Amino acid sequence: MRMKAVYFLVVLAMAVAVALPVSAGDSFEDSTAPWGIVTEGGAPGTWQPSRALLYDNGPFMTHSGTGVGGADESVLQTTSLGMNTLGMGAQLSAGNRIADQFVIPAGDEWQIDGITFFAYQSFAPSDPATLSGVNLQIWDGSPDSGASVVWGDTSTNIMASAAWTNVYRVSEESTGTSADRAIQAAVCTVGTTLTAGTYWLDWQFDGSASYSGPWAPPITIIGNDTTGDALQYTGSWAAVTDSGTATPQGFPFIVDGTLVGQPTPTPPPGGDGAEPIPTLSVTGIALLSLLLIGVAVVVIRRRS
Ligand SMILES: [Ca+2]
Repeated sequence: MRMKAVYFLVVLAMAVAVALPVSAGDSFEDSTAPWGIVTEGGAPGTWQPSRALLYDNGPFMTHSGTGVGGADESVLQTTSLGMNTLGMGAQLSAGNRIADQFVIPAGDEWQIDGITFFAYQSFAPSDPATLSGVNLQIWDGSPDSGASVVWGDTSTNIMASAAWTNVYRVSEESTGTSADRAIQAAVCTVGTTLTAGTYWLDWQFDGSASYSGPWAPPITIIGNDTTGDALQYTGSWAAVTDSGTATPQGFPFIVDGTLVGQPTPTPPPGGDGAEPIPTLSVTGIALLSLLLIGVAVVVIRRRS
């Protein structure tokens, strides 16, 4: 009887040890980070992308509908490319930040209304979202090379809302089975007008203290182990590289607003962004008529 009790306690201790998340440090979360048991699915109120798009820095969703409950996935290419970084630390609690840039073309002026950033907290439910804040600085050059901040600061929370993107961050080994890392969109209010130039953003997330992170998933593209040229601040700035392939990575963000001095584009005929039915131009009709006449001539000559 006593042996049975001891055996039970040993098994219980082992189960607890396996279940407890192991800290991977604050600067990044790699594919050896713990994966849990799927307990949920479905798609509660999810983020809908804005249509006032000025700029999109790159995708993070790689597979549509392959995830738990039919969700989409952002698959880290662990086995096919040897990649290893699920997400980089961008958490307020650790003082970590992420920086990446966009270019406003010569002659253009952007009125930036908002910017959306993306992060997950490991083992957090997909709903409600656990992100609680974002602070942002916009620089007129790289934050690592003596540029100046032209908008924002490192203390004001500019996050207006957060919601699940319907995408889970997974590895190739956990695709279809893990709902541990629900990528959330943090929609932020900006409100500034910028002229042509290269601008760097550096940002940081706040979130629930009950879960690790927030972690920023890199831009993810099937077949590519290099996705950008972002920086991470962990006391000093350094290039973000995948810990498996040592290749540079970028980060997804979406800039919303309007092009100053340009008329607002009207949707094409056919309604809600639908593609219009193609029609023949006058030239097209003339060419088609000539072709038909040619065919008729050949047929008539053969018959006679
Ligand atoms: Ca970049």
